[in-house]
Parts: sequence; C-alpha cells; structure tokens
Amino acid sequence: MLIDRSAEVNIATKYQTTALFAAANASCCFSSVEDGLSHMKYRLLFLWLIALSIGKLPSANAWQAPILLDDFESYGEGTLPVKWNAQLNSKLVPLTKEFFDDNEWFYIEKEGGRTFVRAFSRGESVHIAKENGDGYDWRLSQNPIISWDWRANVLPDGGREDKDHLNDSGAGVYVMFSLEGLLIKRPQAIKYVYSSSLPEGTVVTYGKLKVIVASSKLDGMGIWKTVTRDLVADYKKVFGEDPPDKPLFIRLWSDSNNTKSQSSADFDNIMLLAR
Ligand SMILES: [Ca+2]
Ligand SMILES: [Ca+2]
Repeated sequence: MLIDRSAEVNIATKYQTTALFAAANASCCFSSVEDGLSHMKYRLLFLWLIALSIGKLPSANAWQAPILLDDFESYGEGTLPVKWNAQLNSKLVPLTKEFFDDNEWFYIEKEGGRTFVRAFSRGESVHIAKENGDGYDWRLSQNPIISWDWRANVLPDGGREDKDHLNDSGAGVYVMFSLEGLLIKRPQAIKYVYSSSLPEGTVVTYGKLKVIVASSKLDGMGIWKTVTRDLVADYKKVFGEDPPDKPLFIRLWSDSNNTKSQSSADFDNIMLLAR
C-alpha cells in the first residue's frame, strides 16, 4: 500500500522552521528575562532545540507538545494557587483559605525573579491537587515524563518513609492512577518524595501506594533541584505492569504529622513531557 507522507513532511518541516525561528527570537532576548519569557519557557525551548540538533525531533504526527502544568508565574505573592484544588471527603473542591491555617498551608512566594508555591506544615499533613482534564489532558502514551523543580527548606526531623510511625515527607509529588474498591477506595499511586533520611532510589511499599525517594537530605537541601522521572518506566518497575493511560490527578504534598515536627518545601515548573 502506498502512503502519501508529503503532508507529514511538510508539517515536520514547519516545526523545524518554527524551532529555528524561535531560536533566533530567543537569542535576541536572553538578556531580558524580565521582559516576559520565564525560565520555564527557556527550558522548554532548550529541550526542543536539543532534540532538533541531535536529529531526534519526531515526525509531526508523533510529536507531542510538552504540558506546562504550572510555573506559578501568573499568581501574586501571598496568594493561593487557585488553579489547584483542595480535597474534601475524597472529592477535589476549589481551594480557599479555609483549608489552611498557621500550621498547614500552600501559598505563592517570590524570590530572585522566580515565582513558586511554598508548602508548610507543623505537625500536619497538607496537600493540593490538580485533576487530569482540569486545564490539561494528560495521556502517558503521549507524555510519559514528569518533571518539576523543588527545594527543601525544612525537612521533618527524623522522618523516614519506611517506618509507619515516622512516615513524613517534607515534599512529595504524588500521581494517582486509579481508585478501586466498592466500599473502601484503595488508591493505586506513586509518590515521589524528598526524604529526610532515606537515600535516593529507595522504594517503599504501602499496599498499592509506592513511595520512591526522588531526592534525599543525604545529598543536601536548601537549593533548587530539578527532578525528571519516566513515570511509565517507574510504574512498570514498582507494579510490574503497564500503567493506565490516563492518570487521575497530580498532588503536591508536605507532611510532618508523625514526627510532630515541621516541614517547608517549594515547588515550581511542573511539566509533562514526551520522550
Ligand atoms: Ca515559577
Ligand atoms: Ca505522615
């Protein structure tokens, strides 16, 4: 059977031309970050140009746009990250100040030209979530990579994810895949954590919740780190099967309730990428 590839080639050429045009534009603007292009946009452009330069820019019908879930640049300092939801009685509901108090909160911070969200807990567990379909349509077959920046400011003293009674994580990025069960819904999820005490790469199992240590205090804290995880590969590794194509939601997390201590962590640039 003959296949007409001309349309595909034309569109692929258009992508490459657009990338080169974007590069030309970017070169004129690198000295003026404050003019509007965020660090995130540079990073997306950079990834794209690398793919182009090594000849790995996929054909047009295989190429998937990266999804920028949130870079928090659209919020004012001290405001709530209202693109995200609170959870109430197992349901995601609009985020309001009533969900927070002095001991547990997520608020927007600005520092050195960067806008991000800070999670704080004192003897509590605090989280916000963003449902798949709420402003983004995420399919692992198209965007299997999850990436984010985080910075641990204070990690729960003595927290360790492999002990039930000390199970606190100063920062977590939690991907929920399914909720199964008739009376009691059991989540199938991967939770990437910034651990107070376990080394990077550690995997801890709580039934269908798999905890993967993505960063560790053993390697330092107090500086921004970028984490990039192949969610499909991680899922296969910890569950021994292919993941469902459409995860349910992403949750940002911080807790210090078991150790009765404190946690403070910052999140930024949450992205879903193609391979
Ligand atoms: Ca930001
Ligand atoms: Ca806990």
